Amino acid sequence: MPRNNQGELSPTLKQCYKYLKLTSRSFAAVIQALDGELRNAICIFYLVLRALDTVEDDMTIPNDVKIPMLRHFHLNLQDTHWSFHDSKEKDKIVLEDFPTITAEFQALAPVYQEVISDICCKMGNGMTVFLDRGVGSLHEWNEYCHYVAGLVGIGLSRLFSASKLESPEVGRDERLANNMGLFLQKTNIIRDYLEDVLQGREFWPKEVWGKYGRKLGDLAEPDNRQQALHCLNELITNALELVPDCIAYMTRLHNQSVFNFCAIPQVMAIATLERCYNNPAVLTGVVKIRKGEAVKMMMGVSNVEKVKAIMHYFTSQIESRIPKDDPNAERTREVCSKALACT
Ligand code: PS7
Ligand code: MN
Ligand code: MN
Ligand code: MN
Ligand code: MN
Ligand code: MN
Repeated sequence: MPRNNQGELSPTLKQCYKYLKLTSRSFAAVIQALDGELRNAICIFYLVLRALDTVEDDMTIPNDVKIPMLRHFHLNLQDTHWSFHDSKEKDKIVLEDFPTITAEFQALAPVYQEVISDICCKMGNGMTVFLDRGVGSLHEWNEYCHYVAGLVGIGLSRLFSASKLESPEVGRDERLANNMGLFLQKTNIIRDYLEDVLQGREFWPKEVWGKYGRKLGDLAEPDNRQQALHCLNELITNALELVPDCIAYMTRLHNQSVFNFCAIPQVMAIATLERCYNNPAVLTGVVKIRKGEAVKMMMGVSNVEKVKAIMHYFTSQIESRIPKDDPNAERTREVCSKALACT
């Protein structure tokens, strides 16, 4: 860790950890617990992407301003003075004080800088593809989730390998790393249905919701409850297909701090999917897992066998709740069996 001549953490690094705590409920603790060089590298990676996502999410920035900003965002990492003061988003502080993040980015070893900059460039360009239209096909759903989360998984895996805390194989297998990110992102998109629709943002794929309603927002109407639940369940089934690859990825990890960092969000995601399955509350409000439940899971994931046991439990809960009249009941049963077989 870079220290000043009094042997203390530099003020900009301290500030970065304050921003991490301010902007992330779910990642702050696991990032701070990372070993060695990964701690700062991943803290800065998080803040850079949080800043980029704040631009993507800000509906008050017109697209003709937003598109070049997203495309060129990675160049800001080379400009110690760049900042942005016109965001209305809750995490706008990371844009307003971006120079503090840039200062610590530039203090990272060059390999870490290269990974972060490369992912930031690819994500910013990818985000522009879906700015002015919803997600159509399932192929496009996978594509959007690749840009905003699969790339994070790929970048993180390269950082793990670069640190030597994990083997080169972890950073080379982009398919498994991508699917780790997709599992988190699909869960986030499924859970955030109402919040996103109310903000005019549509991330559920039309190929699926089009079978159940005329407009995505219609699924929130009480008259469409049954159709909406069928749609919800179909998307959860799609996300559950990723479980075997997530288990395969986590099986390869050796470092305990990296393992915890990867596994805790994954078990939170499966618990969230279980909570959301066939649950009308997704369409009318916010569905969150109970705090006590979350804490229990975070303590229980010390190795891959325990992660498998938790994933097995939530999958079997979903399997037991498949409605007889669900149009995808058969497919959901099949996907659950595959997940149960590897856990
Ligand atoms: C660098 C830790 C571990 C192989 C800001 C972690 C938003 C779900 O916007 O904040 O509130 O709805 O609830 C995280 C794979 C990315 C994917 C993506 C970067 C796992 C910008 C997380 C976090 C790969 C785009 C946060 C994908 O959810 O979203 C670092 C391995 C950022 C990971 C966004 C979403 C993350 C997300 P919101 P949340
Ligand atoms: Mn976003
Ligand atoms: Mn966001
Ligand atoms: Mn969301
Ligand atoms: Mn969030
Ligand atoms: Mn089993």
